[in-house]
Amino acid sequence: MSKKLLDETSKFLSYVLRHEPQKIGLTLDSHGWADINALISGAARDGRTLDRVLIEAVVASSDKKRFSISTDGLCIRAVQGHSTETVELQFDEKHPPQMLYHGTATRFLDSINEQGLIPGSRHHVHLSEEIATATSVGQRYGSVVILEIAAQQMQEEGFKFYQAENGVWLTDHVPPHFMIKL
Ligand code: HQG
Repeated sequence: MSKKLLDETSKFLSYVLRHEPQKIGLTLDSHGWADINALISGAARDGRTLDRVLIEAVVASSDKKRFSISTDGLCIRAVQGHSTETVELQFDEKHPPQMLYHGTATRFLDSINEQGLIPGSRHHVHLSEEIATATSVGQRYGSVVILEIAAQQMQEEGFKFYQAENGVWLTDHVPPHFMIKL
């Protein structure tokens, strides 16, 4: 199976499982689960050939473990990153490490210094434990800058933190005074 096919399919799955399930007539439940057979037939109507083997290969090879398959094998979901309003993933609150990192583009800094980090179209602000991960996230948008977030201090002051199955840390908003530019 080619890397190109796996990458293209991963992007397609991210699109329908996080953002626009209705584009292929798919319904997600409130926890983000989609029936795999409905996903395959919805994709077919969109002219895209998907089958279980390909879906399982994408899930297994995803560098960021973006997707999970239910224990009964019938459903699939994205583990984080949603923008669709129909999904409200339940994350357990968790104690964050002392510091977390967010990679972003230098051109966003003025606005971030004013408003703090906001979720944008997603449901949460995404933070990483590793500077290397934050760097690759930020590079997607241009010249990268890393922000160090005083996560433990935030939690002590009442902000909530969650961790998705794939290790990504989530919170609702990071006010500017909890972050420094590295
Ligand atoms: C920026 C990837 C202006 C923020 C990654 C970011 C991640 C502001 C962009 C996941 C701002 C949003 C999420 C403000 C934040 N003013 N810009 N006040 N506050 N921003 O893609 O964190 O490959 O929605 O810095 O691994 O970059 O999709 O969020 O640059 O975990 O699986 O607004 O996406 O995962 O961009 O990335 P995004 P993100 P996947």
